[in-house]
Amino acid sequence: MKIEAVVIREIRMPLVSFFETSFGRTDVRRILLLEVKSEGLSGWSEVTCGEAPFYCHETTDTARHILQDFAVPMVLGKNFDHPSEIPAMMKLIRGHEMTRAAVENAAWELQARKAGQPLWKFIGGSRTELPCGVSIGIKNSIGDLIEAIGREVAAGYQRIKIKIKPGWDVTVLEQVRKHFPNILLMGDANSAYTVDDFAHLKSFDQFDLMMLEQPLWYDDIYLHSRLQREIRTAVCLDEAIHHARDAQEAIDLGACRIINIKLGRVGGFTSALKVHDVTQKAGIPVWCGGMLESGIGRAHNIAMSTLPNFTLPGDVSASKRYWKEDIIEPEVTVSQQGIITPPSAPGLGFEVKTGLIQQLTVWEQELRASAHAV
Ligand code: OSB
Ligand code: MG
Repeated sequence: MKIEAVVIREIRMPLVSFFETSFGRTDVRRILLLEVKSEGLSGWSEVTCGEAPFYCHETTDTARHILQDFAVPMVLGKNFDHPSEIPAMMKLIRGHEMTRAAVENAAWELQARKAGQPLWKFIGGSRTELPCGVSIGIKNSIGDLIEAIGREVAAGYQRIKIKIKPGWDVTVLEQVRKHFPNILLMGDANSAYTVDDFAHLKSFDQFDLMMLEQPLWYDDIYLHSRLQREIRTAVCLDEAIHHARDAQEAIDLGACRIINIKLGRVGGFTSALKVHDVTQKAGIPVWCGGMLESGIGRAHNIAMSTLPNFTLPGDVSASKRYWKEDIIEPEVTVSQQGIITPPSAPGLGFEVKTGLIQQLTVWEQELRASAHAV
């Protein structure tokens, strides 16, 4: 297929309620959507980075810059037989995984549509019942958190992740365990602790957590291996894993017993498939992380979660937890048993609500291949 045109759009979507992590609070999402056009078809994707460089270096504005000035020009007018050829076209770009992922993932969606296959089957997925968990942010009070957990447990979600940070950890976990002694519970620190906190982190062992996600530096693997040797709780890496080599290094060093794969953070489907295969071979289970995605990114996450080694409940939950109205139809729903069923329609598997997207768009640009490009 030839990439004839790419539309970059920025949409603004207010979250139904604020989401707070150890690095800050988000109320309104600024999301970049990509529409890649070829042969009368469109492939859609989303850049999954945040608004500020606090989770990783990428932001909505750096993504727009890299897309406009580098990533899109590198693929415009180019032909591909398979979307796994797209990463090589952008190989000069260092970092900016989430930005590159959007370009590649739109091509996967496009080709799945052309093949008349749902994206999840097109990437080689096979799971038809996806276990769901939720990620619950830091709240104004422990009471608010207990109430939120109660709501999600009642809705059927299979595992609860809470965000933690120094000062919002032991006391909070104690209360949560008092109210919910038997739930599958985990904590995500988003790199809020240091080597000075090993004894403190070891004290979390008493809470029987399913895992502790990225407690140390966002770019660290080695010190997590030292920590994993000292605590009983399984360490799960998120921020530190960008490609299959990182995953292999983490596994060889014993830095984690579980890996969170985020499709954007690893740079797109081609890389995600490699990370998946490395973990599967090593017997390390994985789950799909979330980045407060709109329905388009959510649909891509659902597709990835159908790969065989995604055995643990992911952070991909119902649209209505985030948005008053999502930009896909139907919205993502989760059963009372905490299950998402992947769609059967071709490509994304959901209709893209282009009218609503237009209303939410604050900026857009279409880049077209010149007639002479190969
Ligand atoms: O660390 O998993 C994370 C949201 C933004 C940035 C980082 C993370 C998260 C979440 C939310 O935990 C997952 C979601 O509900 O989309
Ligand atoms: Mg995380």
